[in-house]
Amino acid sequence: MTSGPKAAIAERLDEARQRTLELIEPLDDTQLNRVYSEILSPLAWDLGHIANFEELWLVQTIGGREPLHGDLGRLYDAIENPRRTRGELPILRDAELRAYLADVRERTLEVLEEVEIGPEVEDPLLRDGFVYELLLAHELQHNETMLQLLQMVDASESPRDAGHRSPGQMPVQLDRHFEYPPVRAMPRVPETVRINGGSFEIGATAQGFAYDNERPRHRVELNAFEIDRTPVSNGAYAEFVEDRGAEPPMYWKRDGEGWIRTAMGRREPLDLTEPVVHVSWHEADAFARWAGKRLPTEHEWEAARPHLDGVGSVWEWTSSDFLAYPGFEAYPYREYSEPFFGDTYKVLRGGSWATHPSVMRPSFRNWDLPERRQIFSGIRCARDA
Ligand code: AVJ
Ligand code: FE
Repeated sequence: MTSGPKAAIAERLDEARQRTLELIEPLDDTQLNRVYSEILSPLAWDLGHIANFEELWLVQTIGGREPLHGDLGRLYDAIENPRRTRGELPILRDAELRAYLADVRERTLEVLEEVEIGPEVEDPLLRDGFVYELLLAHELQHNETMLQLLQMVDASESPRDAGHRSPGQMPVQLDRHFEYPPVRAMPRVPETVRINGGSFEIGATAQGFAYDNERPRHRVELNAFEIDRTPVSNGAYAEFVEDRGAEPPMYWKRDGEGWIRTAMGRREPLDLTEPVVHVSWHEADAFARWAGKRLPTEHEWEAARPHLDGVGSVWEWTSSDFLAYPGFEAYPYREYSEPFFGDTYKVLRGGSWATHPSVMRPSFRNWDLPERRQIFSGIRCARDA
């Protein structure tokens, strides 16, 4: 297998795995097993879950093989096992965990040799390699979850990889990892763009890889609105904090009159021109009101996407609840999106410095609880025109 679509898939699988392993490379088993936060999994759980998801879809479902460790998969079911319980589960650890990742991957490549993945293939899982895209996106999204946890690990024990930059280090080798150029120095008062009212197509087309929650593509009517060209800066957010006596974002610490950033155990001056990150939905909403604006709806965000700068620096909170699009069909499994629909979760759009470019697309919908701040979440404001 040296060329063609299968070789390309194998190469991308390998790239994703290298990224996963680079993230944990400087850490020892104690750190992989440590519970740093109730609201985040220990890294060992993410690693086992990445391998188990791969085994379930690419080895068992596609390859028809038996699992390597019986019903181990139950421990890695994200719905059955809430984050705060994951540190105590009898999950794979240490050498056994590393062996599982490698053994599953070996079988995945074996199965890949056997299957047909062209556009004419009958099985929708294999048509155009859908299930492989799913797997790649899954591993890369979990890399971002791991990076959330790594913000809590002291820098001296943290990964050195370029893909592990914090926003404070963003301008290094951007083109290697980023499709959308992040904003380098943002104006304190952002420029705005006016979007005329009308009918807009929202969501992913039937072609190409997308998650079930991005489909079907459908039309929505929007009133005219204005939206900021750039995300809210640290400087603007600091003014809000001073003015309202609001909580500072996660990883900010007072330093005399100013602020320092403490992620990864560092103490460095906060760059006031960078996008604010690690704010909850409630904080984002409060900031927008303070500024005389509001959060955009996710439809507005998508309609304005061709005109926006700085997408890909921080996830952008929207005012929208995570709801099914009209005509939604769960695929390939019910639990990816459906259990989260309702008014519990808010939608975030765009992507962050920690998001792999292949995961960022205009229709991509991320979602999280409105109180969450450990995600790489920021703010872009809008208002009625
Ligand atoms: C889209 C980030 C909310 O982490 O719960 C990973 C992605 N789904 N494994 C999550 C996901 C299954 C999901 N988010
Ligand atoms: Fe997952």
